[in-house]
Amino acid sequence: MNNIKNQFPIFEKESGLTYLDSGATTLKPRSVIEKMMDYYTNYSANIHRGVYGISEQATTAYENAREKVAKFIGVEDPSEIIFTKGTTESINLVARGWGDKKIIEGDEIIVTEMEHHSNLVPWQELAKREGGLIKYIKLGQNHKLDLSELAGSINENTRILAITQVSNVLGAVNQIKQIADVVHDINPEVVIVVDGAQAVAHMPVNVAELGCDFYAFSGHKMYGPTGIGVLWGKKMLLDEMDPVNFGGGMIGEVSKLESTWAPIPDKFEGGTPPIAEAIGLGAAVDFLENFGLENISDQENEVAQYALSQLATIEGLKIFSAGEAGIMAMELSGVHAHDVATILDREGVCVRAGHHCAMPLHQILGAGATFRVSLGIYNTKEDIDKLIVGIKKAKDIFKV
Ligand code: 7TS
Repeated sequence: MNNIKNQFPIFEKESGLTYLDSGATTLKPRSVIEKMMDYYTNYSANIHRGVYGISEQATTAYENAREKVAKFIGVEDPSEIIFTKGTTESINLVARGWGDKKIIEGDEIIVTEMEHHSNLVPWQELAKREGGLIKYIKLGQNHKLDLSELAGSINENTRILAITQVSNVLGAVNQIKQIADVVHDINPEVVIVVDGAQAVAHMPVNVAELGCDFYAFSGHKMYGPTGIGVLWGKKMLLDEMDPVNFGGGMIGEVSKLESTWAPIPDKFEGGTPPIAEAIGLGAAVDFLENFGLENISDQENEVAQYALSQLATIEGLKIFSAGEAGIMAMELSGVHAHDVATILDREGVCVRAGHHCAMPLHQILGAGATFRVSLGIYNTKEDIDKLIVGIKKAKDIFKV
């Protein structure tokens, strides 16, 4: 992976940039940008409508992207891949389309204490609409998920388990296969919804092997464009789910008062979809597969372990992570996380500070705010050295 930065045009303009915020969004490689430019420059027609050449070309490129995404996460039938705006929209689609239809009063929806708001709030709202109950799996030692806690929270009323594969704060990797087995041993009917936003760009993912029912992720956190994401669901579940976005492109027949729906995936993709973005996402899949997810994971782990070893030398720094999946949130005693991030910015180091859309988790951590390092394919040990210099500057400035 030598000279990987050459593949990211942003480093040509910003040669001193140390980007440690890939958990928020990754930078974009040239191949993705060019693929989208190619669509806009050479065949920017709408899809699924025209019989003329450039429209057919656009349709083929859009559907090719769907096939690439399907293969990327181990799905055989591309019609199970629904393009959405991102993880948030994907989870909302399940909560509305499946949840509103299936959840009745007294049904239990299980979440964990480490969820991003996008995998909490849609379930809270579903529970309110339908009279369901939200139950939390408490975190155990080292803020890891405790399987006996999990088993204890599943019963005959459990309908949904909504769980992240990788925490965007702790970096903790949840063993979804093991979790799905535990859950289904107790109640085989539980629908498992996995938030894969922080996983897909950092480790190989095969949804068939995970044993889940739905899997959601965003293009922009995997070197693809913003405005595109994915919901994968088992065909049987998607077929019985209601669409939530009604209009052109998603219908079977429309009469004056009634309509029927197109088969999946079109049923869920009403209106003109993000065509360029889907095509760009296909290029992002190619980009990732070109390196291999195992290689990416190995490299990011090496940088993360180096980071942990260096960070451990700084007094007053509390790290809420074991460095898994390249994510490390931390707190510097006596300095607000936003102040640390501002001082790091002056050194050209980008990190995110705040609650990272995980307020319940921050309450449990006892931290109002943390600053977070999240790695990508372009990060090196030199980036970590700059981070360390920056944190030491913050300590000097605040005299802590
Ligand atoms: N789930 C997880 C685990 C996430 O980390 C995020 C975004 C989302 C869902 C939502 O993704 P979206 O693409 O729909 O916005 N997380 C972050 C983050 O950690 N910093 O900025 C965005």
